[in-house]
Amino acid sequence: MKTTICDLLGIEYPVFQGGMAWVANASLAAAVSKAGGLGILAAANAPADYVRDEIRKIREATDKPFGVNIMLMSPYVDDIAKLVVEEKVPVVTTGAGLPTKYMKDWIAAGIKVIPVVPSCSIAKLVVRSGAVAVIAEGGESGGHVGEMTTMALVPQVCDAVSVPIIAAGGIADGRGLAASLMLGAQGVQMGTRFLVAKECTIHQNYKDKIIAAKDIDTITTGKRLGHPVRALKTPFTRAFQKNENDASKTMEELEEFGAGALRKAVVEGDEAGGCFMAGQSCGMVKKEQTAEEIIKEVVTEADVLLKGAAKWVK
Ligand code: TUI
Repeated sequence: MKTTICDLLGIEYPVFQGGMAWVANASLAAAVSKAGGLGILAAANAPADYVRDEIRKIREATDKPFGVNIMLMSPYVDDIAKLVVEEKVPVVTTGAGLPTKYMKDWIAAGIKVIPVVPSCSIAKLVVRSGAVAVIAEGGESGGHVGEMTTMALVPQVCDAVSVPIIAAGGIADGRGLAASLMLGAQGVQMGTRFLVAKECTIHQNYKDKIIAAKDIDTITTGKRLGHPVRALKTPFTRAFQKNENDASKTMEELEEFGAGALRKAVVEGDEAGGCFMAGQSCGMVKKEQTAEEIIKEVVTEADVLLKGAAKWVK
């Protein structure tokens, strides 16, 4: 299965791995890129020295293209913006904000910039600034989510801009890939499915919780802070929701309550205090597999569906 995004980036399959904070390290990103997808290292809230070391680890593991995801709310965002230029990373994806002020320097360094967009207006803005593609992410995804659903967002973004679109949010198997191509996308980004990749180094409790989760087992909290986050329903998210609904709690108190909870989930597997970010596709994620097995299975399933699609028309 080849689409224009494969030719544009020099990858074999139109499958990106989401740049998940605390999760998407060199181990996961290198495995996905080796398997023919686009592995993406999450810079998240990490300082530049950590990100530089991880970029170098990916380069030691593979010659294949990879990306770095820059979380635009990071306190280190300016340092990371410079680092990706110094390191000449092939692809930068961005999330949780507008990347426009950095894009000129990235593009001048030969970096292909692919921002996550939650709406058509932001898609148009980043394409005017030189984005070679955009990731249209619906609110079914895990982590920081926009308002639109993937089903409604993807075709509208496809109509709004003339660069390749990567669909994200709620996609975890070949049905999601085939459907995304039908909506006009040229590829998909998956996060939740890659949480349980063998090369994903998160705590085993996190993987077990994803595999056990059903369709309705996620919730969004943090709307009052201006950045709603989707995660598994746990004692932490229930307590956060209670605090959020308590008008006497200030924004600062809420921020403080949430601080460090993702790290507790990823590193410690802390079932009570951890924030286990996950998308609504968690109910489709059934077992641990290597990144290569995941990509091959998703692409093969989509291939069968697309080849058989003629049965729906006379
Ligand atoms: O960025 C994500 N997902 C994330 S970032 C993250 S780290 C975090 N942790 C706690 C609280 C907040 C963040 C965890 N998950 N996905 C991509 C994404 N980008 N979703 C939505 C957006 C987005 C939103 C607004 C992109 C651009 C945008 O521009 C408008 C503006 O006002 O900035």
